[in-house]
Parts: sequence; structure tokens; C-alpha cells
Amino acid sequence: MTPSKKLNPNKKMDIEAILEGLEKYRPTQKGWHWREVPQEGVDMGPFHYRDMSTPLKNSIHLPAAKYFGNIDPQPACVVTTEIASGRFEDDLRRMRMAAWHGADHIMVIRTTGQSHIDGLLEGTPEGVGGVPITRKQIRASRKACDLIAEEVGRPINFHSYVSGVAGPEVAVLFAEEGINGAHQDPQYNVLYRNVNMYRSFVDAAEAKKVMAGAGIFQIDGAHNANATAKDGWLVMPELIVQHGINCAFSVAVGMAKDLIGLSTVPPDSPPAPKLWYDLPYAVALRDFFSEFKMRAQQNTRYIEADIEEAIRTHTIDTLISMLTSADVQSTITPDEGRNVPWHYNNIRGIQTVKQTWSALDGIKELLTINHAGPLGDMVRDIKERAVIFLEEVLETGGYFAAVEQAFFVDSGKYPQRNEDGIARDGKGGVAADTIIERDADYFAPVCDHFGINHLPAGVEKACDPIGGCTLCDPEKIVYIDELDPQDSADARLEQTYPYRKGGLVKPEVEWAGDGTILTQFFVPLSEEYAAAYGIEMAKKLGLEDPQVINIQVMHPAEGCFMEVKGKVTFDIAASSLKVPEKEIILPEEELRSVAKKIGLKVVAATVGEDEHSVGLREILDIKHGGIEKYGVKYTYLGTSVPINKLVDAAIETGSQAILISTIISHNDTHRLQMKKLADLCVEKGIRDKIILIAGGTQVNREMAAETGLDATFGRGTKGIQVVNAMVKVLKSRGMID
Ligand code: Z97
Repeated sequence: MTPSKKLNPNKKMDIEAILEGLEKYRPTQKGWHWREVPQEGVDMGPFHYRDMSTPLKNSIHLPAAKYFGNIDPQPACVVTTEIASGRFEDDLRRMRMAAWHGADHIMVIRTTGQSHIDGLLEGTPEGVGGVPITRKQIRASRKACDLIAEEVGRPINFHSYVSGVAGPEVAVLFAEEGINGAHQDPQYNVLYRNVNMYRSFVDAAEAKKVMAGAGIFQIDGAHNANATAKDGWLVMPELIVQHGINCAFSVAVGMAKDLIGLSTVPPDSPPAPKLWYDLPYAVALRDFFSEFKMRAQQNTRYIEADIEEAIRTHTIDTLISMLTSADVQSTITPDEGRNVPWHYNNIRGIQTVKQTWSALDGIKELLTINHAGPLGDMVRDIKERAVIFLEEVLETGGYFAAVEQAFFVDSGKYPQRNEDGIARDGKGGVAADTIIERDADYFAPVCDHFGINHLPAGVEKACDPIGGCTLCDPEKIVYIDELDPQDSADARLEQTYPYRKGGLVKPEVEWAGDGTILTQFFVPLSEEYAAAYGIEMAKKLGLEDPQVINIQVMHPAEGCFMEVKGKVTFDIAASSLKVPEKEIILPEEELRSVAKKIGLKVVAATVGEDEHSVGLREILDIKHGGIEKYGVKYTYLGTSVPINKLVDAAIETGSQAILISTIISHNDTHRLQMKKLADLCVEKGIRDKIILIAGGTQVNREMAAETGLDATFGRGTKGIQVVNAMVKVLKSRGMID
């Protein structure tokens, strides 16, 4: 069954409609998708790109793209985002936003330590820092991803995790429901989740076989050592061994090499001299594992409260990814150090990759990595240490013996050991002693099953005797809806209905209608007092549940930059919002060409007893985008100029327009001056040949009609608006086409 109703780019996603008919929904796409990367490069706007994929049908470009024809170049690599609202129904909206900005690999994080859950869950219970993975949650997300893929014009890879004792069942669930990517690494279970080591590898064989059958892309777990080891930048040799073990095991089970991704995480962060650690490691890894894919991710461990710091580090990470050709660039939210990730920070992560990638497009054609000298030596050093690490593992009796002796996640620089590695007992851990040998005549009527399966005589495909397993005949899949009516999507959707469909508005970052906002300010207090001030201030602003989430000392005595979050307690009805009529600005090129064609000229001055010339000069000069920028010539007559002098000057210079600026407004001086200008032009018989424009801090748009001018502008006006107004008048008078 294909998605019933296309998404409308101008409408919110209808979550209730996504949940309808889920019991019958079948994914429209299965297996992993790489981006389409034209060999000849991609031409967009005024530029040629060398390392970009086919652009999207619908997307949101980087802010500065408006200067280059609103182009939105999409990196050649797959771009990941991790969504973690805790409510899957809100995740769906976040996925859509992320895809519009360029993510095509969407991981929905599992609730903390789901590896500890030993069986499949049903329904859609709420989570903290991620959702519990269930069939309903996956199916709804898959359906949403299929619709989003159609909307943006690129397949969306949906991703989750195959770990814990329920790993093989989870893998089957993923294969059935069209999950495209998954973390799977038996070492993760062993080291970080204390699953019995033998059981973990037996489970992994089954899970990997099922993943291979469904074309699911695998990401390994070696990077977790970077995040866990005390001195993560020293464990690189071990990481290489971990990658090697998972790769070799996966290939032995039957996974294709190009569907095996090595997960790399930079082991350090500035002020560490990153390049001297990250680059040799990245190069060594690619030398050893050239047939496999590389997934690069920022290291969450070093994300503190400062978002800008996280973004800067991410930019450098992306540079290294480009220099070493990462296939998948994962992004995490730069606020992970202080919040359950907020959705607009997902977008900031994606933007970092897009911005860095377009800026550095084709970097390898311009710069080459210098393998001679220190880099070559460092790469060799890491490789040698990795090889002797693996040799010692073998001498010790193999992987399991090495784990028993705490070889892994030791923070010493191998062969040095700090004796702080993680040791596991082969006889212990979760689900110890649960491996049962298959009977001599073992037969399971299911496909993509690992190991010996005794097919009865005459049976070619394992599931033929039952008329197809769930992987071959999806009709056999049993769909179980909510188990708990309280902790269910329906109950939550009812709660958030007013904010999704009922016309009420509240800001949101985690869930629909959560009301959370962030305030940023400088407070002239020492760090000691700043936090107390932040809370007090937020309370006075009426924010509920205020929390200080960032304090940056600007100077020990002078004060701090602060960020405080809290919840607004009121709703605003969308219907009560008054939207001013939108000013339509003609394209810059058109404005320029009119100015050039007719030699557009203006005379300008401040009028009356008004010496405030700065605003007018800004409107005139090229520097901050004044009318000069669009090819309009001006004669500036100075300040406090009488109206008749301006009109005479306009006639003498053959100008098409007069611009006056008037700030002083007592006794309605500004209005009087404006009227005087209009009246004098009528008197002189030139009103229909001249364009009259006034501006000033107390002037507004409505005053033009009142005073008989063509256009009037207030605070914050830019030169382009003035040129636009002039061109519009010229058009309306039929003086140009
Ligand atoms: C990443 N940001 O993208 P549990 N298997 C492996 C893992 O690395 C993980 C799990 C399973 C990270 C993801 C950390 N990794 C977060 C190899 C988790 C999930 O449900 O947390 O127990 O396991 O790599």
C-alpha cells in the first residue's frame, strides 16, 4: 500500500491521518539509499560544484543563499540527524523539518538503555531522551518518512539500533517494517550493556543475517570507546581492532561490505590540537578498511553548554570528514550538553554540514593531504599499535579471553595499559548460559536465518512449508496497537490538539505546546551571583520552571553572558494575530536594470529645521545597501533644506524623484513638510512627473496617502525598499514597462 495522501508543503503534517490505517501500511521503500552524485558535478546558480548530490525538489536553503539565486546545494554524503523528543508523534514533524534542510538519514534515538529491554514492546509509550522502539512507532515513522521522501524528492533512510538481548527480534521487526539503517555491534552489548559475551555474538550473527537480507546499512559501535575511555584520544589502536572484529564478523555472516559502516568519532576537541589526532586516525582507518563505508560523527562527550563551541568543533570535524571522504556525516544537536535535543538545533547541525560542505566543495582537488613527514609516521604508528594489539588478543586466547582481561576501553596508549579497561566475565552478564545448541534436525521455516537449518527434502526456500514467513508475506505480520490507553499516542495527541489543530499557539522545542523558550542576555554580575539573577529575572518575566543552562564568564568582575530557559504559561490564538500587508519587492536585477535604463536620479535632503542626516545618508550610500547599490544616482543637498530649493534642484538636475527625511515631529512638523512638498510640485505642474518619498523615525507607511506623497517609510527601511517604491511608481505611470 502506498501513502494515501501527499503532503502539502503549505500545510502541517496531519499526525492523526498518519496513524490512520497503520495496521495495513507497507513501506514504499526498503534497503539503504545513497545519494545520487552526478559524476560531472552539479551546476547551481552562478556556480559549479564538484562534490554534490542531485538537489532536492523542496528544501530550505542556507540564509546567505539568497544572494546566489536561492540555491541549496546538497552534499554528496548522506547526512544524519538524531531526533529525540521522547514522543514519536512529535518526532514525525521534526523529521520533516530536518529533511527539508537536507537530512536523509534519520535516527530516532531509543529511550535510555533500551538494550536492557529483553523483548519487543508494543504500543507507543512516551520516553525521555528518545522513544521506546515499537512496531507502531516504526510503522508510523516509516509512513511519515515515505511521505516526506516524496515531498523533498529524495529517499529517507530511517535508522534505529539492534542491540540488547532482544537484538535478533528487533532485527526481524526492522526488516519487516522497512528500516534502512541500524547500529549493530556485539561488542557494544558486551562492553557497555553487560550482555553475556557469547550470547551477544550468537545474537549478532542472527541479527546481522536478517539485516543483510533486508539490505539494512550497519553502523558499528567502536566510537563508544572514544566517548567512554578516560583519555579517549589514546585508544585509537583499540578502536581499529574493534572495527576489524565487527567487520570480519559481519562479512562472515554474509553482510555486503558496502553496507557496513565504520563509526568514527573524533577523540578530542579544541583546545586539543585536533588535527594531529583526528587526521592520522581517519587516514589509518581508511587505509585498513578501504572496502567499507565511513560514518563520521561529532563526539557528544565534549559538547558543553555553549552551542557555538559545539558548532565550531562540528565545522572542523566536517572539514576532516571531507578531507578523508566520509560516506555518512552524522550530526547531533549542539545542545546535547544541556537539553534533550531541541528540534531547531537538529537543523543547526544539518546546516553546519551543508555550509561547510558547500564552502569546501572539491577541497581534495585543491589541497592534498601530505602523507610524507609527520602524518605518514603517525598513521604507521597507529596501524602498528593496532596490529600488535590484535596479535596480543590472539596470543591471550582470542577476543573473549581478552575481554575477560580488560583489554578494551583501557585509557593507556597501547601497549601501555592504565588497567582501567572494562572486564567482563564469560560466565556472567545478562542472559549468561542461555545458548542452546540446535538439534541435529533443527528446522525453522523462516528466511534470512543464520546457521544450519535442515530444510526438509524437496523444500527449496525455508518458509515454503508455511506459505511464506513474515519477511516474504507481510500479511502474516501481527500488528498490535496501544497496550496502555493512558500512555498512548491518542491520549497525547488529544492533549496537544489545541496547539496542532485548534488554533492556539505556544512556542515549542521538545513537544507540541510545551511553551519552552530560551532567553539570552548579559548580566553585569560575577558568576557567583549570575545564576541567582537569571532565575529571578525569568520568574519576573512570568516563565515557569526556569533553569539556567549556560553561563559564560565575560570577565570575572564585569559580568557574564547567560542563557535561561523556561515555559510561557499563556496561549495566543492564531486568529488574533494581525499580519501587516506584505511589501512585494521586485528582484534586485530588475531594479538595477530599470535604474540603468532610465538613468534614475534623485535629489535628497533633510527638511525643515532638521539636522538628523544619518538615516538619509544610509538610505543613499552604497555601504549599507543604500539606493546607490542599485545604480541610482543622487544629489545630496544637505540638512534643513527648504522644500522649494529641493524642487528647484530636482528640475535642474533632471531627477525623477525627491527624497526628504524628517525626524522632528512636534507640532506635526514632519506631516506639514511632506504636504508642502506635494503641494509645491502640484503648483509647479510637475507632480505627475516626479516621485515624492519621505522617511523618518516618526513616519509610517500610511502617511503617503494622507500627505499626497508616493511613498513614506519609517524605521529600519533599506535602500532596496526605496528603489522598489520608485520603480513601482514609474510602472504605474506607464513610464517603464
Ligand atoms: C551514534 N549518537 O549515532 P541503547 N548499538 C550501538 C550503539 O552505539 C548504540 C546502541 C546500540 C550515537 C548513538 C549511542 N549509541 C547513541 C553500537 C548507542 C543503542 O539503546 O542505548 O542501549 O543502545 O552512534
